[in-house]
Amino acid sequence: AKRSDWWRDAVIYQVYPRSFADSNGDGMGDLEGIRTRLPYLRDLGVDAVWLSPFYASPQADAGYDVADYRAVDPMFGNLLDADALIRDARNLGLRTIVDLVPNHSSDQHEWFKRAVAEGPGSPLRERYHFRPGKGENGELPPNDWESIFGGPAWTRVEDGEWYLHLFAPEQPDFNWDHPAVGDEFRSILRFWLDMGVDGFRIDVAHGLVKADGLPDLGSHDQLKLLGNDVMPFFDQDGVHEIYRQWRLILDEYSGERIFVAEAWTPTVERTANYVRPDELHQAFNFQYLSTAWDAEELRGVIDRTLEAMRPVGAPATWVLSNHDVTRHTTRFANPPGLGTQIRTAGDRELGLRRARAATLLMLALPGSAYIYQGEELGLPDVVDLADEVRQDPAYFRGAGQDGFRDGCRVPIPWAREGSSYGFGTGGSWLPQPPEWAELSVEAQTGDPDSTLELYRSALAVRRERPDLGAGDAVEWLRAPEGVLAFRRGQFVCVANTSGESVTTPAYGRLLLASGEVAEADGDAKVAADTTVWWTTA
Ligand code: TEU
Repeated sequence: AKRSDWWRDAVIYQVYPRSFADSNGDGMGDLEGIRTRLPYLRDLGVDAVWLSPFYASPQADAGYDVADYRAVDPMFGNLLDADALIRDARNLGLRTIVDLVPNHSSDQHEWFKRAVAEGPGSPLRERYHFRPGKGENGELPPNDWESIFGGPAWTRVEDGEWYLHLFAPEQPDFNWDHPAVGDEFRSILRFWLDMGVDGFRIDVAHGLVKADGLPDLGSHDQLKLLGNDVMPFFDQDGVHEIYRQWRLILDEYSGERIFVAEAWTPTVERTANYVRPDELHQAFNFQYLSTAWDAEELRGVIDRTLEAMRPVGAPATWVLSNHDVTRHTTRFANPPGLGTQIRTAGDRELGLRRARAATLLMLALPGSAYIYQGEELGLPDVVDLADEVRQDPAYFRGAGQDGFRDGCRVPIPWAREGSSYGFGTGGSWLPQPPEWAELSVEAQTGDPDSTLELYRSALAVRRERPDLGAGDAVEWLRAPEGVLAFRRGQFVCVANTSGESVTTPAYGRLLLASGEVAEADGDAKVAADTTVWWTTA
């Protein structure tokens, strides 16, 4: 991972700071907790760590509401802790990517507080989207946009003006047409680059620029993140100009530092626009994340992704889980078609089998892969959290189908024993189910059948064989229905997504399998929902 284009095939591990490790016993994870667990991540075999926001924040949206972009929230530590974390990571050979939230600030950000205080007509209001309302007394919102978390995307302040927030009311959207906003974010980028970070994950990268005049949605479909036409608040062409400017700043710094876009666009082709050579380096592949465990559909999205990325020269990326969606162990435990948010635990054993198989498939594809903390333990979503402990604003604002994000944010079990299974000494902000004792890092370490050891082995193979993540193509092999088979140089991957065992050729020396595989007379019987890796070398 010393190469300058390290990011082209990097495996990047997402740490959700409040739920990773708690060093001070307050039930909330923190930077010092993460620092002390870095050796675990090095041993797991990932290349980089992406940290979800740890900045000063009232936590109305778990830190995605930033009040001060240059400060660490006291709940997570301070700037010295951030410095120590970045430095220790580097010494262990791990890169650090931080989250940047440029679409909106917290309503407790100094700019917003002053804008509200100064009243209508204040130039400070132009850094956000303030508007008079409609109707006789301005009692109706300025347009018909809806918040992603439910309800109108506008909130009225005391003097009668309304402000725009695509997410919670505590997250007012910046007006990126105002030069001060761009200046401020270019300065924030430099602040963290000077701190030594290796890159940024850009939150809502598709949202910064809104269509001129903030036109009504009108006949556009209801707000959906994928598979829709272009919304007046998402994926506007103007957003690319911002990233071209950011890229110039990044390239002033030594070493190869990167941007990864969180851009929910309707198609992989539109996602590819964000990773043109003079813009960002990577973009999450949400089409892949949203695909069911089905050979035909997977093959379709893999082909479309590789085709879309080839002309722009950016690596494909693959992701199965993050802090916004139901963990894939639980998604795959349920019938397809339920989307990324699911309400039932489903058939857990089936879900885990498929999750393990999906991991080996993902790690065999060319490009970069993202792992969300806890998936290496096979953690399921916690689907029965009580309302009293939930904190996700989407849940409380009635985002319906999309409002179930606490279940994938439950703190990591590190040990079999203890009040929070080794997460910390003072409990955990969301309760962990008792079955998590046996899913803990301690319980799985050294058990060759465990999901943790499967991840360790797979990542070790990937490190030994750099050709695994390299290139931009897969060579499909003939395979029975429900099965994906492809060759990449001296490497063959077979993923059986069907509910039955299948017979395929034994393609070489068996490297790794997510489930049972029996070889005889040059053939291999691959169990249902199982992925196998072979090498012909
Ligand atoms: O998410 C952006 C987004 O559009 C969705 O992932 C959305 O949050 C989810 O589907 C709603 O249920 C980013 C962050 O990843 C998310 O955690 C934040 O809440 C959001 O931006 C606002 O900052």
